[in-house]
Amino acid sequence: MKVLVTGGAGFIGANFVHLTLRTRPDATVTVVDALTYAGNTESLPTDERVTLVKGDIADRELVDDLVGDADLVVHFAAESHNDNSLHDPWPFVQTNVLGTYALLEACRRHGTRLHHISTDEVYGDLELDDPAKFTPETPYNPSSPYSSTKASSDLLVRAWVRSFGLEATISNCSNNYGPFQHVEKFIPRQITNIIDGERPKLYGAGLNVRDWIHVDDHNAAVWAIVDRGRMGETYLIGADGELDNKTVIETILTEMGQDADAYDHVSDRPGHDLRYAIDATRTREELGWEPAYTDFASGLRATIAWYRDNEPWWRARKHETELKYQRIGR
Ligand code: NAD
Ligand code: TDX
Repeated sequence: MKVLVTGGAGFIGANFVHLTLRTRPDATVTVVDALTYAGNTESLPTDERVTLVKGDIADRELVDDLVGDADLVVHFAAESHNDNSLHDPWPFVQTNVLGTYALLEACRRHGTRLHHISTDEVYGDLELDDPAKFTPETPYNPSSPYSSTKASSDLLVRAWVRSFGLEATISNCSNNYGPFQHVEKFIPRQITNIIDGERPKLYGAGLNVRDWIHVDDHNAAVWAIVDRGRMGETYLIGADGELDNKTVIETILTEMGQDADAYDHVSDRPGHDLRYAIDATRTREELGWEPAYTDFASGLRATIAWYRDNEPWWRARKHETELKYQRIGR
């Protein structure tokens, strides 16, 4: 099977390539990645079954060629950071909307199967005490330029399924953690701050809740959808990992041998979503998928160890990332 992975030099895509090599002896992988600030070739395994093409998914000619040569497209490429989208939304429209459009048209022309990777943020946010969680039937209500462009891309996929009979599935996953995540994101930022002797930074009061899942569990669910998912369907992926940010920061500090309160409060993110929570019943019951990482503390411990052991991987990006945060006061 020839798999085209868009955004495979990013966090989740690179972990997907590693998982595919480990578990799919029949698969070869072509990664197409623009190698933006978020892409890193060092995240990819060196293996004769993996080919990297540097390119933009909004480049219709390139995408047409690559899709024409693939049996399956798994579409991770995106601008993915909410804070960036609040300061410069254009790359989010360009990649998340126009890039997805280019892929959809290529898949339509070649009759190629597509799996589109999306996020729980398309559903907006929940009150802290809301007993409901997001389900595939929850109405879309995105808050940020990031989540609204991801919602747009999901709607394009749905329309291509209905109007053109495209063979596609969609997954909306909660917050991922694990190896190879850029140091701009919450968990790696705090781990690497502590390694550097800097204090972790908590936005606002830190009561915002995220539903954490290990990246390998996300990617195992993606393969389950590719193998057994119903065409045109949306599957939610989450591991019942709800925690508020304050608890996560305190757990990281404790795991790293620091006082649990040795962090700073910084200004809050404008429009900051309060809570995400996924009901993954359909994915579990229909596809028989179950997360392997059910204990967040042990998954986090392994992730802390990975950042300690792989400093050359993140070091080059740490300084510029913190400069960017300094400029926006966070
Ligand atoms: P990331 O920012 O780490 O990686 C994105 C990758 O896409 C990078 O390698 C980047 O170079 C590449 N890219 C960006 N623009 C491109 C373009 N125009 N053409 C080709 N490549 C381009 O992101 P991530 O966290 O790995 O997220 C991957 C996907 O998963 C995204 O679609 C995101 O919306 C979704 N998602 C992420 C999370 C999470 O917690 N990180 C949760 C749910 C869903
Ligand atoms: O330094 C920080 N301090 C802090 O308190 C950072 C970087 C973040 N935060 C807070 C903001 C959020 O409530 O932590 C939470 C997580 O922040 P991010 O890592 O920026 O993730 P989030 O905005 O929740 O979005 C993530 O999950 C859904 C991914 O970046 C998205 O791509 C995905 O769709």
